[in-house]
Amino acid sequence: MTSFSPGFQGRGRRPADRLPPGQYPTEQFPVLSAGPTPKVPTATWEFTVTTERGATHRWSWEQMMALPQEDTVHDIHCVTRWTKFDTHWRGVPLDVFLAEVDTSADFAVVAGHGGYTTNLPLQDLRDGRAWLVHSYDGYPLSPEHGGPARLLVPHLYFWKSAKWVRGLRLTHEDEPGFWEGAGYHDYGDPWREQRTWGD
Ligand SMILES: Nc1nc2c(c(=O)[nH]1)N[C@H]1C(S)=C(S)[C@@H](COP(=O)(O)O)O[C@H]1N2
Ligand SMILES: [Mo]
Repeated sequence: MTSFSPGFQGRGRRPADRLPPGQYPTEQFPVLSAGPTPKVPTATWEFTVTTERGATHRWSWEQMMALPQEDTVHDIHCVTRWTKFDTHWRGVPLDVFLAEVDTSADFAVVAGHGGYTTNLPLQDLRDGRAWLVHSYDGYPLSPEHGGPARLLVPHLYFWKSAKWVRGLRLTHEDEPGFWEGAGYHDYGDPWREQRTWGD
């Protein structure tokens, strides 16, 4: 399965309309990591989803790569104010994983290797709005950008897109992640400029 989803940016919108308030466009792809780049071999890689009742679903690298894949193009917005238009990714929509999970949780805490966490409403991972991506611009995702696999949630500030993603923990209560606990906005909508706690 291969499809191109324009996402919320919408094909045909003029670049000026695609730039959220307070952002500037960049051609670069900056690297922003809160710590060292972890080595994550695909041989031992797994992606887990743990429900509010403690049931854990697991996918190995091979199992993940055998799931329906999508090519998807998005504008990405970092809270440090850069926006990069039309980034090309390939990966598995989160809907595909979540279809196998019985849950009534409202929130997800996303964890990356190295200790990074970020929280968001579970709904924001559904309906074709989030992916586990392993390729960028036609090549395997580089370690600096979160390879072998990262989360991609392009409708929220890019700190929600956890690099070196290793799993989701589903919860009834909202639990702030790494940056959210340090004063970043809990939700992080770039169009409403939700940068920090008070926005
Ligand atoms: N595991 C992990 N994921 C992370 C981060 C991090 O420090 N560790 N930084 C976040 C932030 S603040 C941003 S802007 C993007 C940066 O992704 P990039 O380095 O590919 O540009 O990753 C997000 N995901
Ligand atoms: Mo960021």
